Amino acid sequence: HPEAQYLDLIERILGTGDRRVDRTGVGTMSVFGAMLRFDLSDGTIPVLTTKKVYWKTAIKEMLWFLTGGTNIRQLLQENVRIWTDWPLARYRRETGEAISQADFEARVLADEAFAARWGELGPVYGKQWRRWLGADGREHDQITEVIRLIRDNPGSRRMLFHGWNVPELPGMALPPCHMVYQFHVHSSGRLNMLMFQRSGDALLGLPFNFVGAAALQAMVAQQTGLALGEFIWMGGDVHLYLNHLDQARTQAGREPKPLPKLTLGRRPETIDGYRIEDFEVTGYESHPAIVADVAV
Ligand code: DHF
Ligand code: TMP
Repeated sequence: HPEAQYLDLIERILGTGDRRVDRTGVGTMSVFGAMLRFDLSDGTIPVLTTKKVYWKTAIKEMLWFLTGGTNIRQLLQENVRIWTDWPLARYRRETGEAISQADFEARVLADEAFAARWGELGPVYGKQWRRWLGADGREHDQITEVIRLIRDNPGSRRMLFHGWNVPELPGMALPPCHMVYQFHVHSSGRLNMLMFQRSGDALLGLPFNFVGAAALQAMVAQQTGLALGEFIWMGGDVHLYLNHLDQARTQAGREPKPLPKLTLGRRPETIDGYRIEDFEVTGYESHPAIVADVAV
C-alpha cells in the first residue's frame, strides 16, 4: 500500500530519530533525508487514510499559492484557518493585545486595512511563484513559464520552479518549507513531479503537503495535455514534534484503506482558472481525525 511508506517514515522517526531542540522550543525527533513515491497514474491522490485529512483545505491552500496571494484574508474568505497562527503571534507580540484567534480572524475579514497591516505573511510562496522580482526589476511568473516549457520542450531537465528567494527570506513569516518543484515528462507521455521539502512536520504538515502537491501536478498535467505519472516527495529535516508522539504512534498502528481518486471536473483555459469545485475526490474513507497542536 502506498501509504505504508509514510507509516514507515513515522516509525523510522519514532525509532531512530534524533531528539533535538528546534526553533519553536517544542522539541522534535528528527531524521534527515527521506523519499516517498506515489504513483498517480491510476487516478489516486495521496490523501492519507490512517487519519482524516481535510483535503479540501489543502487544495484551497494550493489554489491560494497559485493566485500569487500572501495574505491570510483570502484563506479566511475560503474558511481556511491553517495559516492564522503566524500573523496572530506577531500581532500579539507587537501590540501586546491578548486577542483570541476567532476575534483576530473576524477583524482580518471585516477590515481590509487591518488585513493589509496584520494578515500579511510577507513574500512567501505565491509571491515567489508568480512574481519573483529580479535584480533588474522584472517580475518572473515561474508557473506560467514552467507550463510553457513542459509544452514546448518536454525533454528539458530544467523544468522547475523555486521558492527560496535568498534576499527576500528575512521578510517572510516562514521561509518556504516545500521549496522546489521539478517536472519530468516520460516518453510514455506521463508527467512526473518531484517536490523537495527542506523541513517537514510529519504529523500535521506532510499530509497537507502531499495533497496540495498532487493537486498541483494534476492541474499542470491537464494544462499540458499529459497523463499523470509519479509524484516523488523528498524531505530534508523530517520530524515529529515531541507533543505529537502519542498521536503518531496511534496513527502508525492503523491499517491503511484504499486511496481515493481525484478527477478534475473541468478543463479551465489556464492554470489560473481552477476553483475548489473542480476537484472531485471520490472513495475517501479514513480512520478518525487525530487532533494535535501546531508548533508556532
Ligand atoms: N508549522 C508547523 N510547526 N507545522 C506545520 O505543519 C506548519 N504548516 C504550515 C505553516 N507552519 C507550520 C502550513 N500548513 C495545519 C496543517 C497544515 C499547515 C498548517 C497547519 C494544521 O493545523 N492542521 C490540522 C488542522 C486542520 C484544520 O483545522 O483544517 C490537522 O489536524 O491537520
Ligand atoms: P522551520 O522554518 O523552522 O523549519 O519551521 C517550519 C515548520 O513548519 C516545520 O515543522 C515544518 C512545518 N511545515 C510543514 O511541514 N509543511 C508546510 O507546508 C509548512 C509551511 C511548514
